[in-house]
Amino acid sequence: MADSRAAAITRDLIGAFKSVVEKHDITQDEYRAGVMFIAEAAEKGEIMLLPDAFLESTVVAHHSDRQKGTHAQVLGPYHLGDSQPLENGRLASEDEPGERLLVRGTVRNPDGEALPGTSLDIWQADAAGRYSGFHPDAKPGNLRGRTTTGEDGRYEIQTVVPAPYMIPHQGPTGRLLETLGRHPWRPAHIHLIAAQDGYRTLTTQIYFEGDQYLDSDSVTAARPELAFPLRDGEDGKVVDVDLTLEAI
Ligand code: MBD
Ligand code: FE
Repeated sequence: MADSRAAAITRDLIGAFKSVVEKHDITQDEYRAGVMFIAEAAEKGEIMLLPDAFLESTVVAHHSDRQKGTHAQVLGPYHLGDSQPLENGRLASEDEPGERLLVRGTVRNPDGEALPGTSLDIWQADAAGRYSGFHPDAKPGNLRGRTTTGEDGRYEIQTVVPAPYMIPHQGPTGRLLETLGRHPWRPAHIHLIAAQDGYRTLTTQIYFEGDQYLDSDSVTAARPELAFPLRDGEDGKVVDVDLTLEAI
């Protein structure tokens, strides 16, 4: 069946490409080098990373800038669909290396009403910057899981402070960043998806105040309003992160 939206978007993408070819007199050899670059990204396991690093933040910001609620962020290439329920919000086991971190807050709607029973799917890199399921040395399923807000809309997640994340810099994505004069680092972050019936599902990330890469995120996603202060708690650090979901 003809999909007129897909057709219209594809025609415009081709049209945008035509204008770049004309502006830069792109040769057939250069075109072929570009195709080989994408093939190399696929071969080296970066076919999801490459578009998520350069393009996804544009799509996300286009919508989120016009919507109410907590600002959305890119999903990124490291989400897995099968996260397990956490026991008592424990995302990191006690022997997980790194500084203890308690992430806690309340999920509300824009009227300030708490949203009990909101599902939170959380994933992060470990203190060495590794995502389970993607890094060979990380335990399968490590630092991934889901929890649900209580009657008062509150949640608590016990984890470790993530490290800033370096996009693999030996591969094609890293080379392209270097060509553009950009470094491969992302500020330290925790990913989450908050879902509640009757509300737009929020995919976002938590960052930390004072992170040296907040202003130069290699994937141009991080926003200052999503940088929260890391404070000293009873056992390691604490960060308070309240979320707002917009009704649909
Ligand atoms: C990441 O950890 C990430 O979150 C994104 C968006 C892109 C690359 C690596
Ligand atoms: Fe990430």
